[in-house]
Amino acid sequence: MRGQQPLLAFDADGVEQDVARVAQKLVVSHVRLQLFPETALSGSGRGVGHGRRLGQARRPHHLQETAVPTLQHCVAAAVLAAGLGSSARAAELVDFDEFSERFQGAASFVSGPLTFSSDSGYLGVEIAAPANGADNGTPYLVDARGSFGFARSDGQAFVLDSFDIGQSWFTSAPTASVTVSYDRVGGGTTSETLTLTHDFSSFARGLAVTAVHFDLTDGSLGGGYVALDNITISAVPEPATWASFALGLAALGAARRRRPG
Ligand SMILES: [Ca+2]
Repeated sequence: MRGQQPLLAFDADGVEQDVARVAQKLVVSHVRLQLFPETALSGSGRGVGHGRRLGQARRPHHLQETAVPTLQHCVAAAVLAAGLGSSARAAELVDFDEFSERFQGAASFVSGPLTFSSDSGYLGVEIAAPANGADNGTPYLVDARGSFGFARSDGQAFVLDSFDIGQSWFTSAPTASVTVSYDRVGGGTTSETLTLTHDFSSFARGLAVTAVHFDLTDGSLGGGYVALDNITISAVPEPATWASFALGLAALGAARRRRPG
């Protein structure tokens, strides 16, 4: 950048960028764009270097060494900040594949960031896939009675991105129903009834939750097992990240309104 100080600078830990500081700099950018509209929003050469040459003659001294970024630059910076946040919140997969031996009769166990608990004592992990059961060739969670559920072991809220669920062995009916309840971030519970088959079905949800519960008392399971696998979770987006992203979108809208033609 030839020694120029960027108007919008995001630290490597941009996810924690102070929103007020971003907003202030976007306002500053807006003012400068009004002062030098032909340099910032000219039809070609919107790069930093071009803008500096075109507007140089009329600039106050204290601005001559500072490049004038376009609002598109601001948008890019805001999106970059959001992207940095996303990369710090990579999705986590809980697939139970770390278990090399089957077990059942547990009240609770831990896998990855999640703690699973059951009120029936039938909770466990199946390794092989007996006949007539959902099978993806890898270990998966099983439970057959009452209800079970999971939450993060550290107590943090999370986004439930997706999970695979089906009927495992010891079930003769072609389908069965389970009710899934999601304890939502901010309060309240959302429930739905899923129809299980003898294959795993994948459900994408994207819900911000504190815990998830599976009610197996419908009766349609007939004493059979529910099979659960490939739970994908991610962190709940931080308000600061979304705020900076929203500011970027607002800046993009302003740029489009100002662009001639
Ligand atoms: Ca698995």
